[in-house]
Amino acid sequence: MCCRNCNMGPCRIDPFGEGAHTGVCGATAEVIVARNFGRMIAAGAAAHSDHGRDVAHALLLAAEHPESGYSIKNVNKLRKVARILGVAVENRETKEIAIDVAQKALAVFGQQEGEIPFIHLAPEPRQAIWRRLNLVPRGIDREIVELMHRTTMGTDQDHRNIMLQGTRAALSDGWGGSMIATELQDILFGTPSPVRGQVNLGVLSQRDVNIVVHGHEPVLSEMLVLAAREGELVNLAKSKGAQGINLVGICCTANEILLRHGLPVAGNVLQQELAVLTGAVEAMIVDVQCIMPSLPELCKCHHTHLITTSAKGRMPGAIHHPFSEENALQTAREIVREAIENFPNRGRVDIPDEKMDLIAGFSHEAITYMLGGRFRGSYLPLNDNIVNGRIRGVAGVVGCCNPKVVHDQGHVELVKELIANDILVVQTGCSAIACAKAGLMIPESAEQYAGKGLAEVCRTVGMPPVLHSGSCVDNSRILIALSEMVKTGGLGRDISDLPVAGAAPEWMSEKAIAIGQYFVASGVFTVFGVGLPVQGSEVFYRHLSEEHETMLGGMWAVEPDIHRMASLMIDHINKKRKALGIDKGKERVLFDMEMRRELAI
Ligand code: SF4
Ligand code: MSK
Repeated sequence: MCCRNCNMGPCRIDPFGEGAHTGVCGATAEVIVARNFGRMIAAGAAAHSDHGRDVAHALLLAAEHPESGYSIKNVNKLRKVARILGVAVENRETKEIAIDVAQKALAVFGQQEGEIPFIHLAPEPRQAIWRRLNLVPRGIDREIVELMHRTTMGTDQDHRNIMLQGTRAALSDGWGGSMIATELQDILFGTPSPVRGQVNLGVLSQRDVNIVVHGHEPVLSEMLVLAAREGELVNLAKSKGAQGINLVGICCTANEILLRHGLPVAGNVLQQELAVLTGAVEAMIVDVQCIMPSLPELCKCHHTHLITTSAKGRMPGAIHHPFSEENALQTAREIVREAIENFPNRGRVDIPDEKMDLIAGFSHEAITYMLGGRFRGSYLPLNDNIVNGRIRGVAGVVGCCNPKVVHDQGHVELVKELIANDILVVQTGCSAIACAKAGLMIPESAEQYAGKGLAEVCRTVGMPPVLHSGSCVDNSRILIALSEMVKTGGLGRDISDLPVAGAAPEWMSEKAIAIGQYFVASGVFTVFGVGLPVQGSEVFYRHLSEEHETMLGGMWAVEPDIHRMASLMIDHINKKRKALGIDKGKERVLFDMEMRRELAI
């Protein structure tokens, strides 16, 4: 393991052999890995939270300057979020509420004292644990700054104390920055509901102008969607010899436009270079996060214009089109126009004939509706089916792809094994795209891959056994869904009582570490594949696993072998079922549509 937190180093220490056992300053293995781990959490939480801040800014613009192109699509959600943030809604105009919500959300980032508001959506016993351990975030930026401070040379030298702050910063992401991003995006662009789409490189078109959007923030991609549908630009594309405009996505931007518009997904993070290599991409438009620095060189091999848009993410060799939320739609039009003008420069094109259908858009609200029906939306049927054993439990399988393993293999094999064991899987990020490509997100996959009980539930409700819930910031949807399962009743008093588990089989980004820590701190058993850079310190690894379980009810595990990872998750879910006294399934009636209609309203 290595520390380069000061210039007396870098210090490499050898925890297992004859080499140095401490850094030059005396830092032990556990302190070095705790500081490194803490800094990964800080970076990941910062990325998600800065995304949330931009969305809050866009909401303010939508309310104050509709000419920016942004508008409020979901007034119900605006009112719901307003109540959480303590904004008055009665007898007020939508615009007034939206301004207050945006300003309150922006204030949460710089808040210095108190508790961030979305924390209060967690079950009461969970909040009590956080308060007892002094883990409730005071403000998002504050927790990230304090974590960076504590991990400088010569400050916090107790690995447990470092991780208390690491946990507080991670919670400020999951229940703060990421949740603000998700909830405010739903207000601005609509809450996702089940929608059909297609996935894999075969969604690129021979005959259309192909525009690939890649990165994370829908404040850009939503405007590109609007621009690409404008008649004037479509006609311009036709005048250049194309049939139309084909807007597709990569990575989490892909998930955002898929969930809200059903637009095609060209691939996940490891397919961004492959999309360019088809020779069919007129423009790849990027904003922030997960964008390979290799792209400018690669784009030189073809006619593809690589267009950066964020002041936070410039790339030498790319064309920079500054995107400001103030004139968002106008900038989007200019970018689409540039892509169209590039169509005649296309050379040889080679698009793989690979694509797959999927259904995506399972927001927490959509799951409530699917399970409970229009008038009595509820998680009760889900809880009921977990109690009666048709569904053994729920797993969140999320995160990146990593070239240390065969592309997508970790995600697909894990998810197949989980659903075969009657575990309903909820997904986000690149992991969701991996399983969609493998055909796991169509309802028919339940018959082919799911266990008998889960397949029966999927057949009744008409849903796939693997639910696509969105992008990386949308992991906050899973937190809300877990809280809802607790509040619905029958499965314990806290998230840590639920028969659920989480996994990131191919993680690579620092953001995944922040996500892992906030899930663990929320009470979820979470397994990561491809190793975790803390395993050189047995003391610290024991802290993340056994000691975290005692303190928080959730714990980390690391297991690169996918089948052993599945076994760990299934064993954990079985352990929780036993603790709840539901390990021997009892017969319960499955709610079909007719029975739902009979329910009193
Ligand atoms: Fe080495 Fe300590 Fe400096 Fe880290 S902080 S580089 S362990 S001297
Ligand atoms: S994009 S963070 S590679 S999931 Fe959210 Fe994919 Fe991981 Fe980026």
